Parts: sequence; C-alpha cells; structure tokens
Amino acid sequence: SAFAYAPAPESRSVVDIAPSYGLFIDGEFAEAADGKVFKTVSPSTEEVLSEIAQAGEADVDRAVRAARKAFEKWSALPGAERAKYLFRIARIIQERSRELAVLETLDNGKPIRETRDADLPLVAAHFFYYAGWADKLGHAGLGANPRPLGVAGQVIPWNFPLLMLAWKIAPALAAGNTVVLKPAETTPLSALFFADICRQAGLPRGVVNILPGYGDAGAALVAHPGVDKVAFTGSTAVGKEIARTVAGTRKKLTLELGGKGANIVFDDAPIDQAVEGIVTGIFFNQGQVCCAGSRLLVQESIHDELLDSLKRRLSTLRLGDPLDKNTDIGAINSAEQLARITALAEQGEAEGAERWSPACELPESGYWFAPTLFTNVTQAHTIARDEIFGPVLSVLTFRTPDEAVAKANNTPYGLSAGIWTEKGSRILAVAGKLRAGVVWSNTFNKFDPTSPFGGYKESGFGREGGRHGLEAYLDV
Ligand code: TXE
Repeated sequence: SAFAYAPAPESRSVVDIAPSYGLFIDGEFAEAADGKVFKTVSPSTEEVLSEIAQAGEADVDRAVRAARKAFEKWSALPGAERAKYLFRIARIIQERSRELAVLETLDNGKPIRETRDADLPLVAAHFFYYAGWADKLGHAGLGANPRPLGVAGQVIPWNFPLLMLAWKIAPALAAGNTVVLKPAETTPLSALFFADICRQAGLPRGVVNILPGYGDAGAALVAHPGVDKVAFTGSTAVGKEIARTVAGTRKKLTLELGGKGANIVFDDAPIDQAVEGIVTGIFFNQGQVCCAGSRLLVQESIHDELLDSLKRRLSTLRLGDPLDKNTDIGAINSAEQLARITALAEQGEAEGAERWSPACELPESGYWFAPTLFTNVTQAHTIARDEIFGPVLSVLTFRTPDEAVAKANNTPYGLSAGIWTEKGSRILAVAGKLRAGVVWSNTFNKFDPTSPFGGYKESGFGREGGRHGLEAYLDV
C-alpha cells in the first residue's frame, strides 16, 4: 500500500506496554472516579498485558463536559488548521506503525501480517483522507456552509480496534466535532496509545477523549444529554438498544452492525482465484469481520471441484503465534467469543450439516478455533442465518443466477456480498439485485477510505468512509 511505512514488526520488544493506564479526559490520563480497573489479556497466551482504568457514569459526564468545552474552539478553527492536526496524527501513526501493529496483535490476537499490512496502513490512510476534507467541506456537495454537530459519542468493537477508531474519529474531527470514544473492553490498548498520539500531535485538550470500559459506560455515553451524535459499531442486539435510547432525543445516529455476507461463485469463475477470495472472505481476522463472506454460494455444477480445491488450500493455512509473520490464523479475541463460535458450530452439526476442518494443532493456552467448513447446509440451518463471527464457512449451492440472488438476499442482514465470474455483464446484473452495502467482484474484503461503507436492513444505517462519511458528522 502507498500508505505503509516500512513496517517489519515481528518482535514484541518494539512496544512498551505500561503496567497500568488511565482514562484519557481533557488531555490528561486519569483514574476512574470510583477507582475501578480491569485487566486486558493477550488472547493468544492469556497473559495479562495491563491494568486499565474502567470508566463509569461520572467519568462519562466529565469527558462529555470536556468535549463540549473544547467544541467551541475546535469548531471555530479554520478547516485548514484542523487539517494540520489530522495530517500530523496520520504521519505519527505511520512513524509508530511497527509499535502499533505489534500492540494491536498482542491485544486482539490477529496475525501481525494483517495488522502490519491491512489495519495500520488503513488507519493512516483514513486520517490522511479526512485531513484532506477538513478545508473543503463547502465543496462536498452538502450545501454551502455545512456545520459540525457538536460532541460525538462513539462506541466501537474489538475486531479492528484502531481501524474502527479511525473510521469514527477522523471524519468527526475533520468536520469540526469533538469526540468521546469508548473502545471495547477486550481491546483498549491501541485507543490509549492513540490518546498519546493526540498529545504528541499537540491536539487541543478535550477534542478527543478515550474512555475504556464495559457496556455500561457505552450506555451512559449514548444516553448523556451533552452528546449530539452517536456512532456505534457492534452487535445488532446492542445496536437496537442504542436506537431505542436515542429515539425521541435530538441526537443523530449511525449504526454499523452484523452481517451474513454471501460469496457467490459461478461456474465460469477462475477457481484458484475464487478459492483465495473465499479464504480471505472468511478467514481474514479469524472471520471476526462484520462483512465476512460467511456463506459460500457455489453453482451446483462446480461444487465438488471447488470444495476439493478449497480443502487443499485450507490444509496449508498456518494457525498459531500471531506475532509470527508466517501465521495466517491467529487467536479468537476472547473466551466469550470462542464460546459463541463453538456453540454455533455444534448447533450446525446437531442440525445435520457436515463439518470439516484441516488437521491442525491448537496451542494449549489462549483462545483458538480451527478453520471450519460446513457442507450440506440449507437455508433453514442456524449456521446459514446467524452471524457466527468466527472462522466458520457455511456452503450452500444454487443452479441459476436468480436463485443465487434470492439465497444471498435471504437474510435479515445486508452488509456485504461477493461475485465470482468472468462475465462482466453478469457482475453488473447480479450486483444490482443484491441488497448489500458493498458488493465485491472477483475479490473480497478490500477497503479504501474513499469508499462509503455500511449496511442495508438489520446491518445498520448511515455510511462511514468517503464523502458520504462526512454527512454523518455535519448539519447541512
Ligand atoms: O458485541 P457488543 P460483543 C457481533 C458478532 C459477535 C457479537 C457479540 O456477531 O459475535 O456481536 O459481540 C459496547 N450500550 N459483532 O458482545 O456487546 C461494548 O462494550 C452501549 C459484530 O463484543 O455489541 C463494545 O464496546 N454500548 C460487530 C461494543 O459495544 C455497549 C463487531 C461492541 O460490543 C452496550 C462486534 C450498551 N448497552 C460484534 N453493550 C461488527 N458490526 O463488526 C455493549 N456495548
């Protein structure tokens, strides 16, 4: 990527993790008002990485007040001045990308190859991209004088901790809002390092506040009357709860929720390329991806050939130490997530689908799940309907393009889909009928800050990324 900054991280020693961290409020690290702390562990070893101050209601209140105060000055700055800070943050992220990639891998469990080659370059790219918009808001096609909303309360998940932070903070600041962000309880570290980067960049105090904590802190932030805009990425259940809280207030809301993406392979697709795309679609980040291609829809006539190739490819995947740059499959983020995946896979078996995994040894400590395929899956099976959020692929078949479209759309979700075919006309025809926020063709899980991302149906509403991502943070 053009945004990569010579990163070659494989050693833990490039990152210095302190034994404890505070909340980041009004430019200072501070203990929680009630003194509560929690531990963050490395999912690949269960080693405690650090002890983190745990935000409660009083801390949320203090952070929102700090953000309100900062909003007066931040929103009044010329866009070009805000851009300077965002460009500075983007450059520091590049300079510290080795350290941040190792940190993210330790706290999340995902392979260093991914944090190094995908997460970190994309994080920097988002800050560069939105820095470029800060002085051009009047030219975004949103009207002559778009205005920031105020204080944004942002709650993010653990699957792409720093990237989800970038998706939320970069457009918010570019548009002139200030931010209170709550990272997920299992992955608070990269957000706290980001707080340090804000200080390094000289960002005025109170513009960004980081509150590690649990769902109760997220709920308090969403409900706080001093918050003007709520942005959430996470489970559909919590998203619905947040929508209920926000209903009847003046707050604006964007939600990015779950998915059950279909990867559709037609009989004329180049099989080897499709196999790579299927693997990327469901095993990238151990399948803990909202837009994962978790349902494979394969045209009946090539089912056996494709499955043979796929199984051969899965047998070459390397599972293990996420800091090893040869690792393909890292650890599952938490014991809770592992239990969820395990239960759904067991249900798949109980309902009669055929389970297969390549021979692979799981490490003794940490949270691990072998890459898993289910064949003989029908649309009635739970594993064909529920988001598993793990390295588990459900294989279904179809005969005609119309049947493929009907099956792909037969889900309450609508976040992503993939099409594999040599026929350009078929790509256009099928893509036009899919109810999904992103449709990839002959590739999967490709991201770019210039492209809007978001869901149809129960996958949420609003878009993040691109010019459309600005709209969520502006009154026009
Ligand atoms: O999500 P939660 P969990 C899906 C995926 C996964 C399932 C559960 O299917 O298996 O959700 O994951 C905060 N008010 N996705 O339990 O609880 C929480 O502290 C406000 C899809 O981890 O939604 C964390 O910061 N905030 C997904 C964030 O919400 C609350 C990414 C997400 O946690 C809250 C993650 C509340 N009442 C999970 N309760 C995606 N779309 O990519 C919790 N939180």
